[in-house]
Formats: sequence, C-alpha cells, structure tokens
Amino acid sequence: MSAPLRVAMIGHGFMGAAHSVGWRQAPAAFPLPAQPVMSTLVGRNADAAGEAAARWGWEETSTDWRDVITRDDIDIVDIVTPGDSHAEIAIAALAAGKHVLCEKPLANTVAEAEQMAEAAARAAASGIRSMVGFTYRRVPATTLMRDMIAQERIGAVRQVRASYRQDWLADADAPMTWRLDKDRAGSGALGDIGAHAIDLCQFVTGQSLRSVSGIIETLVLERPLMGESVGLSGTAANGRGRVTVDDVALFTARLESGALASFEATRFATGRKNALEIEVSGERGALHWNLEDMNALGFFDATRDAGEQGFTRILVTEPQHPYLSGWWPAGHMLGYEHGFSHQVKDLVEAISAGAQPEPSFDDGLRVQRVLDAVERSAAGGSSWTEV
Ligand code: SOE
Repeated sequence: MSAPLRVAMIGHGFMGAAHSVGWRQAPAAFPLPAQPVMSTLVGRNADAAGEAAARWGWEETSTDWRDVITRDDIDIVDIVTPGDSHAEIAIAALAAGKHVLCEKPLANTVAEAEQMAEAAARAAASGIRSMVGFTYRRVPATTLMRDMIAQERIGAVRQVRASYRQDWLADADAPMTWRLDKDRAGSGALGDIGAHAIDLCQFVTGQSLRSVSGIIETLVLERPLMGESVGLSGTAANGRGRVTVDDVALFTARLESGALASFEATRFATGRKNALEIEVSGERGALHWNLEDMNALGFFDATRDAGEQGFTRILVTEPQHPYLSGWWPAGHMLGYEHGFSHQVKDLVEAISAGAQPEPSFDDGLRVQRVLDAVERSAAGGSSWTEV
C-alpha cells in the first residue's frame, strides 16, 4: 500500500459532496502513486459536519479549520467554502506546509488571488503543490478537444463562443443564497459559472484572454429570505434579501493570437439546467462540446470532401480517450461526478511526481483578472451605440 495522503476538507456543501465522491472513487478507479485518506471534514456546525462526514465517508470532523491545518497528520487541505474565505484558508494552509486544492473561482478579488498565487509560488519552492477546482477541464471530451486543437486538427483558431446557461434563478421567488451576496461570492453568474467558461476557453485553445468588452446586469433585485439565506449582509427593509451580484454577464474578448471570442453567463436561461457550451471555429474545421451532452464531442473536418462534410459526433468513451482507462467499456458514459475523481487523480499524481498540478493558482489568477476586467468594462459604460 503506497504512502497515505491525509486530506482535510474545509466546508461540506454541494462542492463538498462532489469532492467527497472524487476522494472516494479516484483510488478505486486509478492506480494512484499515493493513497488519499478522507481524514477530517471541517464545518462551522458540529452536528451538520457530523452528518456530512457520516454520509460521505470522512473519518472525523472539526469545527476549527485553523487547528486542523496545523496538524502533522494532515497533508492536503481541500477548500470548498464560499469565495470570501478562500484566500485566508489557502494562504494559512500553504504556510503550514499543506498541499491545497481550492474551489473556483480562486478568490473574490484580484488582490486576494494575487496574494494566493504568491503564497503558492513560495510554497512550491519547498515542494508544496496547489490547484484550482476547474473540473470541466477534466471531462474526457474537453481534454480531447484541447488535444485536437493542439494537434492543429482544425487549423488556426479564428473564433470561440462559450456560454454557461442555467435557470435556477429564473423564478423571481427563488430564495436568497450566499451566491447572490457579493460579500460572500464576489460576483454572481460572472464568477460562479462564467469563470468555468473563461477557464475552459483558455484551456482548450492554450491562449489567454487579452482584452474584453462586456455588460453585467442584475435582473431581480430582491428575493425572499429562507433558511440558510437569513442573515446575509444585503437584507432589505421589507425582510427580503437584496441581491448584490450580477445575474447575467455578456462579453466579447480577444485572445492573445488576435482571435475573437464571445461569452455568456446566466442563471436565467429558462430551460437550460447546466449548459456549459463551447465551440471553437478554426481555419480547417470546428469543435463543439456541451456539458448537457458531456460524453460527446462534435468535430467538423473542413478538409474532407465537400460531399461528405458534417459535424461528427465523437463518443468520448473509448479506452484510449483521456481518463477512460479508469472506467467502463465504450458507450457506458461518464457523469458530472467523474471530473472530481479525475481532479484527485491529477492532483495526487502531481504531488507524488513533485510536479505543478494544473490549473495552478496562477491559472486561477488569470481567470480572476478576466472577471475583474469584465466588471471594469461594464462599469465603464461598455460603449452602447443607439440604433
Ligand atoms: C451553481 O451555479 C453551480 O453549482 C456552480 O457553483 C458550479 O461551479 C457549477 O459547476 C454548477 O453550478
């Protein structure tokens, strides 16, 4: 049995559950060079933490993350809290010599993300690794998309269109949540789901976004307070919660090659449940992927005979496809949760190899700079021209 890597997870909401599945499944699916051990789940409320630990398979719980990150029997700190605590926890954990996995977006501001990237660079000098949780890079189809673009199968990239559309806020009476409170979340659709579209664009093209022009808008200004949403900072006079983040973000961007990109992030796209979609148009073809059909990759090869051209639907479930070595025979489909096992695989392999996992905190900072640029562009009036 290879050396254990004992994990402490800080937080236990939706991402806490998804990460727990990853920590639990990865060692069974892949021959890892070190064995992650689900040691300690940390939550503010002891009873809730106890229930989550029992449900998801953590050995013990704590209500004090500051104590846990100093323990000698903890090697990795996995941060799945809202963005307002990412910087404090990650910087302390890195300083305590722990490897860190931090959920996206990296932070709530560029300043915090810069401090985290600096702390990660200092820690890396002594072999401490850090990674950001952009798990949609770890879907086999998006990794295949990245590989095919790198192999120039569609030629030079001319255009990218990326969107992340959900509809869980389309109902104006959907209650307040921490994701709608700027102090907790940093931004709304832009950072929560737009960050995924930005990272995915930079991942598959291998290019950073250089400039943006965008608008952001809040469509529903107040929402009912219910359960966990009580006590958020933006409570309005009438007992409803004030939404202090964007509901929709639309922006265009220029990549470092000069290629053009368009982005949409919204949680009001009625009928779209979790539609992260990206299409890359090249000089000799195109590639298309949609999270709501996540095992398929669309490939248009413009070099084929004109009479035989069309988008091929590649089913990315063959054993030679990225990550499939750990799973089922062709056609037996992977799901949302598999990206979290792939994330654990890649992190554990990097730690054991003494290599820098990707996406790094620097990659997380690159996304944070784009988020900030879109907000600055929107604040600057984003030059509307009357028709
Ligand atoms: C809510 O929009 C959310 O849970 C995001 O926070 C996640 O990052 C995304 O993967 C699914 O939707």
